[in-house]
Amino acid sequence: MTNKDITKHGARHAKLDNCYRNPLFCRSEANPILTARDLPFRALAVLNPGAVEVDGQVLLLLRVEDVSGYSRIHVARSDDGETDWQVDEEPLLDYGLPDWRYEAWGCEDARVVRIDEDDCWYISYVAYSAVGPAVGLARTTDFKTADRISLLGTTNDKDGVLFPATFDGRYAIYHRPVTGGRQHIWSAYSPDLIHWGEPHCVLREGDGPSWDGLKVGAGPPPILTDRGWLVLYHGVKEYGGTLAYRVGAALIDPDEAHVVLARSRGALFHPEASYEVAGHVANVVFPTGAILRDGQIWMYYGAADTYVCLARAPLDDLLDLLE
Ligand code: BMA
Repeated sequence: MTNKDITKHGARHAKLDNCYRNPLFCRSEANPILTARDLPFRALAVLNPGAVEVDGQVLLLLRVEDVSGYSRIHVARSDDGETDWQVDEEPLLDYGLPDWRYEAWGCEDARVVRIDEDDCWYISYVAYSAVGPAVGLARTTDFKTADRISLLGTTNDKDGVLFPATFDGRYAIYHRPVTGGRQHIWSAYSPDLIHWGEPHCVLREGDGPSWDGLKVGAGPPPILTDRGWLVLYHGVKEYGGTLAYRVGAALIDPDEAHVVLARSRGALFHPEASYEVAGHVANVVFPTGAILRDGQIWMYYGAADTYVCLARAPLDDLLDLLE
């Protein structure tokens, strides 16, 4: 290869820089949109944010790993959803409260939904303690304080994601219990967010070598489209002892949260940017928030368990891949 070839090669990479292997999602030029240095206090990392639009602002529910390595949920606000984030110093969900012994080791990976008929937002998060991770549920009306509701069930469970709607008066949730050594996405329904039942195994791990062959977990709350609920999820593959987290999508029946209409054949978003392939955990893109703006899905994700990032994809193109 001559120097000229190398320059040409470099230029091609520069051109690809914002649209990697699959040009569906385009990364924000402002990525990482939040790092620990942007916080008004010391922390080790900021990652895996829930996202919701409130009064024209975008609110992120950040997982902030504190200097001792434990996580809390803090609220960040931005007018354009991309820059100039104002981060609350006080956490919305703090670990170690005397009445909540199942989260003595941290509150992680919050997802947030608005349920209009209840006039509030519900937060699902990983309640982490010495007995393992469980799915915690909380409610807020102002994003200043939150009231715990319950745990969804026992450990070992993660990636609890509520639907932003009810189904015949029942709440619906996806979660990822470890069952018989397998890690599939299950659904459950509840009349009151406390008593859960009607389990269905909705999205299974892929076959051995596939991109999601080790485990899957729901990502952001589902988004209702005219073709059904769009669900983004993460899938994990093991390569010689290290893991790669990627993103896939599925389409769910608008009236039945446990019925899958379509699923992406491969991963749609891969860890490839420098801030995704290096950090506390390499090769991780982990979406936990999504909003729909001007026909685009704005996907908020944790990168390398270290940063908060944003990538966008046209909704119609995403749905076309699922037909
Ligand atoms: C998952 C969760 C996430 C994390 C991801 C990648 O199991 O613990 O919080 O981002 O692994 O390390």
